Amino acid sequence: MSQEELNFEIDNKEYGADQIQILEGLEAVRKRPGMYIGSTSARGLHHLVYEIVDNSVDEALAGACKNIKVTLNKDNSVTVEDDGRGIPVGINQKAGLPAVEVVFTVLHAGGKFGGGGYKVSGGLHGVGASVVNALSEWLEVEICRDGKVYKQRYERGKTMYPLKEIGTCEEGKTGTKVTFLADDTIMEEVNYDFDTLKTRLRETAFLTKGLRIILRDERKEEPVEKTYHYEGGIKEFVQYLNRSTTPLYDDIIYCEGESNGVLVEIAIQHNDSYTENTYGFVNNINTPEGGMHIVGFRNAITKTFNEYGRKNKLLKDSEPNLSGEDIREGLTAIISVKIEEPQFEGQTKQKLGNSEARTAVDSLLSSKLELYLEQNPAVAKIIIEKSVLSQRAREAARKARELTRRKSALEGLSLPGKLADCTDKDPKNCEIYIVEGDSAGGSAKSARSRATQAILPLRGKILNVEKARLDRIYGNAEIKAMITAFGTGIHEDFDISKLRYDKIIIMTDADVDGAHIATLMLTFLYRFMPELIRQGHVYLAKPPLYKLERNKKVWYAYSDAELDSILDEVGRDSSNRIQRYKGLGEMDAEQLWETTMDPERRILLRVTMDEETKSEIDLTFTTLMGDKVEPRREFIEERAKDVKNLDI
Ligand code: 0RA
Repeated sequence: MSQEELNFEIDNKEYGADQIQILEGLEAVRKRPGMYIGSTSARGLHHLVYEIVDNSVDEALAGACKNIKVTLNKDNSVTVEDDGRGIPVGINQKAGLPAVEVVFTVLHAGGKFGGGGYKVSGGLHGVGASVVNALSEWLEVEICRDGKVYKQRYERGKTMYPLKEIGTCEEGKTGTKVTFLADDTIMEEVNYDFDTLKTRLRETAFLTKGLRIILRDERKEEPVEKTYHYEGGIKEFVQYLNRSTTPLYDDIIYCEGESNGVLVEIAIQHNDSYTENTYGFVNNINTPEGGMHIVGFRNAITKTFNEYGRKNKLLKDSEPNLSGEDIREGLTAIISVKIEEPQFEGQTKQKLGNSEARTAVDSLLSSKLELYLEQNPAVAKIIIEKSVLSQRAREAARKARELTRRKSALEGLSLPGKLADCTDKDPKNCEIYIVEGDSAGGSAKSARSRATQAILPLRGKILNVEKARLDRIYGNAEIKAMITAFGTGIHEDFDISKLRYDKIIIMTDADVDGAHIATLMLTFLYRFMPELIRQGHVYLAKPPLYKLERNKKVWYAYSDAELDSILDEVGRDSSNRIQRYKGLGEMDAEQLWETTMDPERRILLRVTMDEETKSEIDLTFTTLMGDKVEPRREFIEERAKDVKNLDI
């Protein structure tokens, strides 16, 4: 390679026009960082790490790198090391600079050397090493090639000295090591989140079979290190995603191939749940908005299963075709394509537009799947039978929905019999308590403030919507009662302007059963009316755990710690009478009002959700309460954590 002829002389010349252009380019990155990395928030900060790692992943995709190590250093700098061929150090003729210097100082130069191959750095912000360099207080690169070690340092994108040889390295050893300190005058906060990096690097390791990625955190006294290495690649990814479910069959159906210049890799397996988990990747970049590769995938699945079902009489002539949704019920799938010039479309530029990806995925998967089903009739039967059940449930649900729709159009939907509605008709003033159990419901009804508080008692545990098909869900009396009381409708009928209450308050016992019931209700709301949570209308009521009576005075404690501190204050002697509440039912109406329902004194936890974490449901709770704030804050924070960790 001609770039390889080392020639450092040129670096000693004065800056020419090319170099001035370089500086202007990087200056533009520093002026408008958002244009290059999306944002300067935590998200943008982590993006800097991915940019550098992705360059090493490209080297792995070219078959030249087996290990990547990412280290979070004590000074908040990050080191990314690989055992690839090392970035070339020879002079690049066009720029008149060593190739490595071009990579780090010329905008959009990333990936243009060495020629060909599928670059990871082709995605949304695939802008490469120069952008990271521009946004770093300093960056150092060390390259091991031809038995020598080369080094160069940049500060805020500016080259500090010509590339220099700093020593020798072991015979045959090659690689690249980049260390950078993100510039805290540009990034909002330079503080990396280990879990965020962990999730993304694990994903990258799944997508690049055989590659070992090590993540090491040296910022604390005790360093933490994780290794991700999957010989099975996306097959192991599917296994990982299905880890908390029961797969319907043992195999992970897998295909890999090339068609029309598109590399395709697909792994699928059904589990016993009712939700679909399909993740698409283009050049290792997640495409949450889908695109042509997903269209091709769906097409192949729908067509192949219907054809197989007809041919083998698993679908009767009198039965309609299975819909794609029915076949994909409980399906976990990874569709990974690599393409040289990906076109991203849509509002957020995350949707793959290349139609050759559709045909490549469709044709490869169709022929592989057809063959697999012929050879594994038992698996084919399991999937088709499950799809037929899904189809029937969907049809029953549609009829039930039609019926309620017609009913509401004709006669106005009547409110559930068990609901004690409030008298105020302005939703802004109104709240509804969903109460566990009839007896607590009774107390709540007499305790409430009639004008603004409605009570809906529910009997026992409500249906777990994660474990039931639509027809059962729509047929469930407790769920129907909630839907009609709220007034908004669900799914495609959902209309938040019809919400009848500003606050939906879930009130359950302060024990494990109560927490479980609250969780089931939140699951229902999350799946069917997520907008209610997103817009902050959903709350958890917080009943007390203890009542303390002493010399005719009464205190309520919401935690053991709070009880302790009250006892410390009033004195620990025989005039104390302490009652531990086992459930809401033990409180009379007045006590329930004072402790849990009076807007002036009660504690409410507002339920919110984290939009960033897509593959894991994450409900978090923020607090909202009456006057007595201080003594309880600590406990509430503790409790909120507990609630968050419940297995939803
Ligand atoms: C261009 C060409 C060659 C390797 C690389 C780039 C390369 C880039 C990075 C970025 C991080 N780690 C890297 N490792 C390698 C191949 C040069 C040759 O043929 O030896």
